[in-house]
Amino acid sequence: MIPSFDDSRLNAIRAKVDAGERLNTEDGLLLYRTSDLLGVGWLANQVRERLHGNKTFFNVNRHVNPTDVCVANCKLCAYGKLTRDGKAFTLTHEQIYAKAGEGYSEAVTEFHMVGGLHPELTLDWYCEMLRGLKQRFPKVHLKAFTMVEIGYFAKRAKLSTREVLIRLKEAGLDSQPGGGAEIFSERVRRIICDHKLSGDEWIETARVSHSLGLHSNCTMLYGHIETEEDRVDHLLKLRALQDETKGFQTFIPLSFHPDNTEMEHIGRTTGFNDLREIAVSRLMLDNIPHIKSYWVMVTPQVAQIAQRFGADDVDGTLVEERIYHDAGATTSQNMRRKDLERLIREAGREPVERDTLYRPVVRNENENAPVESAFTVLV
Ligand code: V47
Repeated sequence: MIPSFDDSRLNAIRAKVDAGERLNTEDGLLLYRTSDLLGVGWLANQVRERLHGNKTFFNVNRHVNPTDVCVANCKLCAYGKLTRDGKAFTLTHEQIYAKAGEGYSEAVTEFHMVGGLHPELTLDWYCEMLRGLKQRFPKVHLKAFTMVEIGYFAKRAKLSTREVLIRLKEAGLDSQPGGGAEIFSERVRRIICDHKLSGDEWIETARVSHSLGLHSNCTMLYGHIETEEDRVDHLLKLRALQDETKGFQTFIPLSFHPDNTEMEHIGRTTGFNDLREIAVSRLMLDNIPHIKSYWVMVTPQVAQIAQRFGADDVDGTLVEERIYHDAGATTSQNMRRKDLERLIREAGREPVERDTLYRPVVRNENENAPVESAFTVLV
């Protein structure tokens, strides 16, 4: 069925999408500027169904944050704290293992681990943490450290990012999450995250990571002071790197949460724009396999509708989430596996549990059997 678009300019984009032709900057700007959201969503859904049919992916994961101490002091962030504020935390290795195991059962397939830029923790400390986790949870995939953390470890250890990544990989690092990319525009970065890696350095670190055989995700922070041009430019830079490395698995558009940040005066993003971001990224990022609508961030309701606007993933069970809750998220911090499945099914999609590398997870009854842990209650 070919729709009659409210905005007839979308016909030219439909012709390109049908022909599998790459979209350019002007196309991206039109997709951002038209008010025909249903038209943009319809186009993105064509691409999404071509790639994944009716499947929507989710995983059974647990977030573990070793510390929230961070010297970057980004205006956009409510999570990072300075030690001197007296509100920060840093877990010991034993506390990290205990937290990772809190509620641990065979059900968990991934630990998602990010912290801050801690001025005292050493690269050896992080390597030991990874080794300790692998020893205790050998089957769990360790997806850890943003490109920004890697850059900081390298600076502190006076090593190249390659050497840092090699050591972390040897210690048990399996892949990397997509955070810290924010928006690549240097003009905007100077305002929202002055002391972070530059956009070019983020890209270069991802290039090195992929060259070592690590997969990673990628993100874009939207809904603050960036322009539509900045967003298109960011997507095109990710697409160019993906042409080169093929190392990105999933793109996650991150909606800015202003509470408790220095940019509190900026309102929250709206459902309309959250859905548009999903759809535009699906259309522009023709070489990145998956688009995730992160339920804890946009709400389960929007993540569900997003499955008809280009997304094919909702993220996972999480268990505990801090970054968005420190910045005012009102969603729950965790979701049971059966509730994720229901959310997906009610969007008319087929839920597929995946591991971090998108291999289907097949469960036997034993794995779902209750053991004495809080986590099993969740899954
Ligand atoms: O790196 C920080 C961003 C990221 C705020 O790879 C903020 O599977 C909005 O990257 N408002 C962490 N965003 C989250 C992240 C992520 C989440 C889920 C899955 C994956 C994945 C990655 O959140 C940070 C930063 O870019 N962030 N503060 C804020 N106030």
